[in-house]
Amino acid sequence: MTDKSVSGIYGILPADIETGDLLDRAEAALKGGVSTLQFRDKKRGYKRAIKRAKALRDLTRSYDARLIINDLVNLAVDADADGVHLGRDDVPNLIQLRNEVGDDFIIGVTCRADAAFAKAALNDGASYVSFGAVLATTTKPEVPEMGLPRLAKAREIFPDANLCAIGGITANNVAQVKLAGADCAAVISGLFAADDIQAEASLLTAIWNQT
Ligand code: TZP
Ligand code: MG
Repeated sequence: MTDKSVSGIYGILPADIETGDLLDRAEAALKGGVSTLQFRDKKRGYKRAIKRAKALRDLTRSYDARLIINDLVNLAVDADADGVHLGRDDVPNLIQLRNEVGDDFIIGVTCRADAAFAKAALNDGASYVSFGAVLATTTKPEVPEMGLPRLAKAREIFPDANLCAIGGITANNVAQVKLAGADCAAVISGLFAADDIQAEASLLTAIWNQT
């Protein structure tokens, strides 16, 4: 893939699960059609993380899907991932980072509901910005719900930017998230808490594609 934008269903893999489980869940989501997976692993050392990231790299490649690494730029580069996602408090000097990683590397930035922050991130080299929690979520209860009207407002402010929505997204509301203007829906529990992850990924993807 050469296009740097993220689109469709973007699965964020649960942190702190064992490698076998991680790869099984990743493969189920990929079989169901997710376009992108994000890997989060900041707790148990680089050696373990790079092994896991490389396994996910091979897997995502075999499904022609993207792999994004949460926060750890070195890990993303070493694993030959497609890019990195930076949390609001984890953004280094973006201009410098963009210079270091080059134009083809995806840099996603969490903006919560902050349009000014998003504008600065996009100016400084972010490939996509994520807004959320667009809907109420128990996964990260400390993040306030911004609501879909504010997502639609963000789309108005940034007509051409690659916008990702996150927070509380499930098969029951993903169509509204797309209609509000998101290019991409990032999902944790609405996908990975399902009994049948592949079926849930297929459902989310089908709804997305039909909306
Ligand atoms: N940022 C805003 S809400 C959220 C993050 C990481 C959690 C999203 O999780 P879920 O389970 O998809 O609501
Ligand atoms: Mg982070």
